Amino acid sequence: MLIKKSSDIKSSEITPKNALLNRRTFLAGTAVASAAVATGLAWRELAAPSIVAQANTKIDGIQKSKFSTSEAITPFKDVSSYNNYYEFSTEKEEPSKLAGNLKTRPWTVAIDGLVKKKQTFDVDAIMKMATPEERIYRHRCVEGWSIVVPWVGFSLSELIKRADPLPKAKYVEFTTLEDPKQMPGLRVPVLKWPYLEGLRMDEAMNPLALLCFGMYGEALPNQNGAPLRMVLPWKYGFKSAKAIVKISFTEQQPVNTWNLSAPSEYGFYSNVNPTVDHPRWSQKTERRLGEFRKRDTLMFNGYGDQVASMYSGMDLRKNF
Ligand SMILES: Nc1nc2c(c(=O)[nH]1)N[C@H]1C(S)=C(S)[C@@H](COP(=O)(O)O)O[C@H]1N2
Ligand SMILES: [Mo]
Repeated sequence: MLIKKSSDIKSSEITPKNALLNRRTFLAGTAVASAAVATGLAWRELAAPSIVAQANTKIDGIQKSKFSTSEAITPFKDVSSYNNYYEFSTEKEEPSKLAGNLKTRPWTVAIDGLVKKKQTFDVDAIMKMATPEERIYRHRCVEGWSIVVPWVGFSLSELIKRADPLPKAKYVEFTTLEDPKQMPGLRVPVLKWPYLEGLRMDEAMNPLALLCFGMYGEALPNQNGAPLRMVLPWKYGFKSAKAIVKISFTEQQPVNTWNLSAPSEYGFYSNVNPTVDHPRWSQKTERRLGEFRKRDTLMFNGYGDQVASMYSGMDLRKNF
């Protein structure tokens, strides 16, 4: 396994290469609306409270990524208004209306479990750990819809090498925010809270595994997982946990919320696989948000060249 020890990381890799976020106006609060006008945001962006909160959070210094697809990008309005985010609501149109006031600063991420040193990172420090990349990924929900999104972030491996896991760490567990004061959906016991997810270490270290803090060139809208989420394009969407507050390294396979809730329907791996049906529906096809026609779903969501070798020899029917 290729994990750098902190002593191997040059200080030039740790110092911010560029100022990532221009959030002075954002912090000024009252200046938000006028700043939005000054920077020429469209009326629609002023109209939705959740999007006003994102005014002036353009991310600077974004590089293009070699992992991007050239497929047509799904419109921002679809990606930001049709969301699975059960901490807010089980209705897909609701998170965009209910998540606007989620407080995403200050925000820290605890590094816990089998690491050389337990520590806490501020999200703004995490965002400076590497150059932000625009990764245009296909993303497929287990329910049969898909999107193509220009996410902004960098490989999770950048954070893992700074977290310095011990050799016996075999898995990574993600814990997400559980704050009933801010998240009305937590009152509904539809899932066991907090929402948990996990990856095997090689999956977490795969360059495609994206630690994500933006989309469409700006900070993530709250309903899409601000301030920090995962994006795992070869897996069903539920693996991509939103609002991460803790990253733990474990020896045993972590529990993931959807597997806990319905083990016969949702596995740990959850790789996109058109040949293994969900017990209640087929996974052979999908519909892109904003389109009507059905498309064929691809094995590993079309990312097989980069990820298939991690599962060679595994029965993907059993390890669904
Ligand atoms: N914390 C949290 N993360 C979550 C979810 C959730 O309910 N809570 N839903 C998941 C599911 S099922 C999907 S399809 C994606 C949706 O991400 P998007 O709204 O950015 O498209 O988020 C995933 N991450
Ligand atoms: Mo999903």
